[in-house]
Amino acid sequence: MTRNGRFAALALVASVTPLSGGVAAAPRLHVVVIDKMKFGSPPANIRVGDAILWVNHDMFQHSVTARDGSFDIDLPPGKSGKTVMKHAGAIPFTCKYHPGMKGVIKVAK
Ligand SMILES: [Cu+2]
Repeated sequence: MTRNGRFAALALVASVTPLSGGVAAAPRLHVVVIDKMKFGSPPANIRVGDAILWVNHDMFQHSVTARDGSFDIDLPPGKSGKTVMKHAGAIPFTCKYHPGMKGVIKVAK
């Protein structure tokens, strides 16, 4: 095996081990865009500990407010903000300035 081949094999093992070994995966960052008074669809693969970056593309102030109180951030026009998903389950959320804006994030353990 060449020197480069050995390094490639080691890299492959390192990237596969967390999946097969039951070690918790590192938290990930998901992005949800708010545009034209609507929340984009949250991704389907969110887990506890993951963060969501909410990006407000509108020229209005919005908020991302969990109905269970687990997060509540304000997003001025053109700004973004991050929330961390702290527990599993289906978490309904809304914008407190525009009650017609709503969605549900499904968080897996
Ligand atoms: Cu709003």
